Amino acid sequence: MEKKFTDFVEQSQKILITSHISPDPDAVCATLLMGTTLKINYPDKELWMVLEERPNRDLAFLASYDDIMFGDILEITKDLRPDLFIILDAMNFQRVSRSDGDKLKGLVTGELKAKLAIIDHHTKIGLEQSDIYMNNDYPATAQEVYDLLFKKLNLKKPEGYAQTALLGIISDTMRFKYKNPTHRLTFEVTNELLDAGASIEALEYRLDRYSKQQMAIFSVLAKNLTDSGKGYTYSYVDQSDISSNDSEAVKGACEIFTGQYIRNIGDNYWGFIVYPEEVNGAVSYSVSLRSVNDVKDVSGIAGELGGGGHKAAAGAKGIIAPTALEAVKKVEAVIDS
Ligand SMILES: [Mn+2]
Repeated sequence: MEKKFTDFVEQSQKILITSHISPDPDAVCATLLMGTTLKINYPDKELWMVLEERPNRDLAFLASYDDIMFGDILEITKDLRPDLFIILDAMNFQRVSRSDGDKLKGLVTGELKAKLAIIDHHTKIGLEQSDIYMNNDYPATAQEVYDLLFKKLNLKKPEGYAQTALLGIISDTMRFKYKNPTHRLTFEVTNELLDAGASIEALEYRLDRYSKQQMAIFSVLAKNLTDSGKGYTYSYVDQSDISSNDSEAVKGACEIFTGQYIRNIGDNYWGFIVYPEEVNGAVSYSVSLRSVNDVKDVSGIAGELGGGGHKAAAGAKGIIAPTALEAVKKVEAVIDS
């Protein structure tokens, strides 16, 4: 597979690298790691890092962050006409574009006949047919990319790679909290990154900042916490709880609340939260599910709702409901079935 990847890169003149919508640090870091590494190792190639949406955290301190193009990926792909299309931290076109996934797929695989490489670490749900699919079940795509580029292909390392790779790994593992069958490899890579000067403490101080808006969302989520009586906890933010300019804060606060609290309440070891998110000008609800490892596989529930993720952390978007509580009922209907 590594050989095939190298062949594709060498045979291509125009390479486009992308990742999923509402990109988390791992999506951004994997994109940067791949983009900056290929750039210095294959200086003759035309290469672009393109994300349709901006991350909801400020990652502008990462090396070469300014080289990422943010915008309509369908239009950008039409203009650039890549012959190699690399999707990272996602496994299909629907995850890459908010509303143009099908058109993008038609463009890339049909009209352009580009080669498609997918490098991901999520549970396989809705995998796109591709020329290359790599997934070693590492805890972060940044580690998948690091392993491919530096351990398998021995490519030259770009400036800032250690900080970038380390951020992807510590954010997706919650600083090594989750069970990880490949922990020896993860710590081996982490040792290399720390030796190269990256700092977990510096990265976390940089990222763990909260706005007053986010703190207000925490209070809504705390107030609405409900014990289902069936072994899980849920909470929600209703559209009426927020003002229009809050969406970034809502998303960020909900991410933190699900990560830190929803599976840790009372005697319950899993749960979910529902919150409003604007998709193409219309508000729908998103759900984010978490479980303490092995208690519950929540990826199936998310899958039923049109999303995906991991056993212990998954989510779905676009639940149409008049209120957050109605959206909660839809999620519960899937859980009950
Ligand atoms: Mn990831």
